[in-house]
Amino acid sequence: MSDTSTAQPITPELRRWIIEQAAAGHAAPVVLQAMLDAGWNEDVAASAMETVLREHLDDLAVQQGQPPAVPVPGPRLDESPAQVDCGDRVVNVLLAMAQPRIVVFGDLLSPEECDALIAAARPRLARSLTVATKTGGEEVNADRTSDGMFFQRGDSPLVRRIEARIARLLNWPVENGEGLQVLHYRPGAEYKPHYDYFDPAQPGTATILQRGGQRVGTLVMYLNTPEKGGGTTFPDVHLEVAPQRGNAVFFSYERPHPSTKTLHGGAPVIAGEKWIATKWLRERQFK
Ligand code: PD2
Ligand code: ZN
Repeated sequence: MSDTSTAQPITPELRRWIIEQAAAGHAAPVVLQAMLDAGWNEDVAASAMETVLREHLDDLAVQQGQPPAVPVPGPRLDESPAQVDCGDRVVNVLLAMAQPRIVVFGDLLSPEECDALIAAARPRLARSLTVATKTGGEEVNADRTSDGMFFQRGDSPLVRRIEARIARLLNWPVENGEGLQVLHYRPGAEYKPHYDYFDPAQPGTATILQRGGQRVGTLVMYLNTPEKGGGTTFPDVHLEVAPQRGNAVFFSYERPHPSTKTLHGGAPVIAGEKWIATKWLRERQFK
């Protein structure tokens, strides 16, 4: 990602030293200061430290039997921007969490776009199905008491415009996205906590992965503001995102494993209704 790291190679000695410092419990700013004192440029040092520690953590995870980490989508937030220019719209950054990577966006969709998506989806709704990893097919799921539908990728000019915006926002090719899914929750409806990646241990997962690899990111866009309830919850980090029309929550997962802390759910709608559009992003082109 960062191009400053290419300027100065990370020697094996430096790598070992950074890992030793972290293992000894020295906080990142302390290690960074030591590198600055030794004459390192700040950007280069920070980038080297991040790279070494990320690779080290990945080595440890793989040694423990976890799948290796893969590149994931995401907005460029290294300079803490308040807004991201997506070409046809400027989107606000309302919250950014590093681990798990969760970003809440404001004003990703206009009120008119939200209404138009609901209007286009409404006549095509049916009880939501989830991908059945046992078989690779689809099934009604008692944990997901909403109605839903899928748009084809590029289904309409509106869908195409939104998909292009998401691709710019998350730096991920349009072709790697599944078709937009619209869900409608009535009072009492919910989506119990789950992971969006496909469980590698399930027999149907190999078939599912043939269409574009794993899911590596999710963008849930809120198409209306429920009267009460219906938040998107992340139980591992005790976070709840309040649904607000036009806003969205994004999260990514670099391996299909609970260590990503991306367990999430749709809390029951208490009053009113809830409409969302979800974009799931795959590793590769989704066919
Ligand atoms: O409706 C939600 O907030 C929600 C919660 C969990 C949506 C999804 N998952 C999803 O579409 O994957
Ligand atoms: Zn989900």
